[in-house]
Amino acid sequence: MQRTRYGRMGRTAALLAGLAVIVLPGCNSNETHPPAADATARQSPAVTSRMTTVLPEKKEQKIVLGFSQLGAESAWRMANTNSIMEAAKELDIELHFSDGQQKQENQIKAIRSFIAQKVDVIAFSPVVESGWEPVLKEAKDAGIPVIVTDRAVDVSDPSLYVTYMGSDFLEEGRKAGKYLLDKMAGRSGPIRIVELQGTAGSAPTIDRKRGFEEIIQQNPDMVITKSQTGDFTRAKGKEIMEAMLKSGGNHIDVLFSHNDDMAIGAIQAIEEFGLKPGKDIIIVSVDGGRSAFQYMVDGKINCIVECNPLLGPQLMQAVKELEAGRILPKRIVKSEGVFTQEMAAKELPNRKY
Ligand code: GYE
Repeated sequence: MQRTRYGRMGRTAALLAGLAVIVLPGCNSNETHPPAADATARQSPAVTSRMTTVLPEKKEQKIVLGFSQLGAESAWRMANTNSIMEAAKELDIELHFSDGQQKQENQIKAIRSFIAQKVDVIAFSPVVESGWEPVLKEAKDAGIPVIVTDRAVDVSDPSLYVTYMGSDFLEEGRKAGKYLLDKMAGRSGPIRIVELQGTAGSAPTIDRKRGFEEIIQQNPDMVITKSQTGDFTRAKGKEIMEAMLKSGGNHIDVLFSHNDDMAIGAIQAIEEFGLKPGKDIIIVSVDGGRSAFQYMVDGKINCIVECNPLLGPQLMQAVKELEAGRILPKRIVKSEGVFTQEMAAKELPNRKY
């Protein structure tokens, strides 16, 4: 295995390089620990007296991970946070957790404080794609490796982070588009689609929109008549859908929502408006949490493209590997499915979030 310049083993080796260590006969020259007390006692006096430097017993210290979560805006996010907290506990990693409340400035502050605390590894889920270069450079200069999770960053220097683990949002958008192409095949006349976008400038919003548009172009009857950001929350999803319905509710055939929470908010608005979600308006969503699955079982959502929030175990594994001096792949992708109403009831008991 190759070593990065990060990792506790790397740092220990660098420290030891500056010390005069006499290696006992029979010891592996890569060994950085002193022999255990009872082993030392068993050495012959001649050998023991040749030891001029005895290193202190190395205490097993916990790896410290600073994690900047972007917020608590959705069911997906809550499941993601729980997964991270549980996995840290399981792998005995000391987690310093900070909630950015959907504000980039809060996340930057949190990362700076992790640097000041000299944590071993920093991980974060960036609320938006751009604007991270200065703080990531500070982390790099401090020699602290950074893992990007869930949402991607847009930086010109990819060495500013060690790996990015998360879903392929472009593919998710394409999957939503493909479902719709299929569902609407053979239907004549314009198919009017409204879109509820996630947080403006965030990776899932940019890529889900792009992937979806790329596919629906194949059917010239499909048009996105309105597209607005609902910030991934249920409340905003409802509010925006209400406004969209008021200005032409009977001319909406499809809702493409960038996440479940906004779809659920929109369903409330559609019902209050007197229309039937899933029938009068076809609904395609992304995420696949339990409550959205229930809506699909009830016939109110037509299709959910899965986006898996359970990143905790993979993240903690990566932290451990990094600290052991291993090089991680630059991109780690989760594999995910597409679920339709026909599969909903069967899949519902399997949903873990
Ligand atoms: O789809 C949405 C959440 O970044 C993939 O963020 C995540 C998205 C998820 O608020 O529900």
